[in-house]
Amino acid sequence: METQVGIVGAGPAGLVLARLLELRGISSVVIEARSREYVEQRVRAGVLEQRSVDCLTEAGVADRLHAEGMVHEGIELRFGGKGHRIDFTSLTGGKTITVYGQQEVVKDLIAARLESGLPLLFEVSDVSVDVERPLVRFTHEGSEVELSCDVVAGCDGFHGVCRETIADVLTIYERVYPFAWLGILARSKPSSEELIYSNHERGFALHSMRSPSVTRSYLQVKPEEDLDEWPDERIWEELNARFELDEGFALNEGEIFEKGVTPMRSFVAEPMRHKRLFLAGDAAHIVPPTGAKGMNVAIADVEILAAALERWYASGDESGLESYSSDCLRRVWRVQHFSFFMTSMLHRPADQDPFEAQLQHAQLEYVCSSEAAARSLAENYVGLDKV
Ligand code: FAS
Ligand code: PHB
Repeated sequence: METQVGIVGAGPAGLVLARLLELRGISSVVIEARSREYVEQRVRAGVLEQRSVDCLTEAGVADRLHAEGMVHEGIELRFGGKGHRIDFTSLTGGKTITVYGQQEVVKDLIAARLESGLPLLFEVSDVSVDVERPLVRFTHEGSEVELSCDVVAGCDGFHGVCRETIADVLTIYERVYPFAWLGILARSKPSSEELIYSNHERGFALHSMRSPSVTRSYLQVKPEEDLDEWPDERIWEELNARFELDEGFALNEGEIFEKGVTPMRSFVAEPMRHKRLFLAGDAAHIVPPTGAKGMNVAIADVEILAAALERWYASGDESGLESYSSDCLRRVWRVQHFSFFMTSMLHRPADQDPFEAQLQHAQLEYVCSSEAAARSLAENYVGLDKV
């Protein structure tokens, strides 16, 4: 097979890139290891920055997002039995976030890709990348395929093959956290208008949602936590304990139809480009989900890559491709810092000493009493236009 851009991975990064290239008249082939059903039901992110919504809208794949997405103008930070609202719109000149499941974004992008009749190959295997030629080799429906292209976009996530292909030229920055998130999806009415981030002596908790009848909540647990020790009643009991308010508060409960444990790590691989391979999204960097940034920075990466490829194909100008890695890493390190800040401010490590606990409390008090500190959190959460 032959194309201009070979895209490995049909997550948000790969599919948004394919769409942006399509709109710029640049051909691509997207290959994905899993089935369509699997990638469309995989539960992940839930929060879109304003700039991600704008990108998907300009790409013509946001009709359902605008129809079903829940626009939020703030979040609540809860600690010491009290709730404190961070008002995004007043602190950022009107910016908001949209709560819309990542799998819905992926469904919309896949539908648009197939409607355009452009190549999207599911259930490929034995994927390997030659970054010199460049070439992508893989097996699809029993036949070995050699895909020659001008560049390869490695959008195959943290456990993909693309980053491994250039491991010997990479510098890795990593922090693994001594806790994880137990996440659930439940058929229950949201118990608040906006997301609640709670720092409680029993640990962190997050109340989020997917629709007026489906909620998504998370509990801080041990990295090696065993799900079998968490029957539904215990999960609701623990969530209610960590969201307690002096004036009383109880979550709307319902049938839990999905639960899983997510490890927490910060990870950056530099550079994000080597020869004709360009890494984007989780293939190059991971943030702990406390800042709700993973999917958003993946979209930001491919916006930069699409613009750089457009300039290259239009005028032979390689400057955007040459600065791709440093252009992306400016935002990557900004969201790394914000995600680390949110994670440190809101979680209770098992070995936290009293001095650290007091510092954490002072940070929470400051963010909720200083307009300057609240504005800093707000502008990072809704997404910075420029970094
Ligand atoms: P993805 O991992 O989504 O996609 C990579 C694709 O490549 C996958 O479909 C995979 O099957 C495929 N692939 C892998 N190896 C391959 C191979 N060898 N050949 C072909 N295909 C291959 N982010 C937020 O912004 N907000 C949140 O609220 C949020 N919450 C999260 C909650 C959880 C529980 C988790 C795990 C993550 C969360 N994230 C959140 C982060 C998450 O959204 C990721 O950042 C996002 O999926 C990154 O998108 P991609 O880079 O496209 O990687
Ligand atoms: C989610 O809705 O899944 C979600 C929201 C905010 C986060 C992480 C996850 O910080």
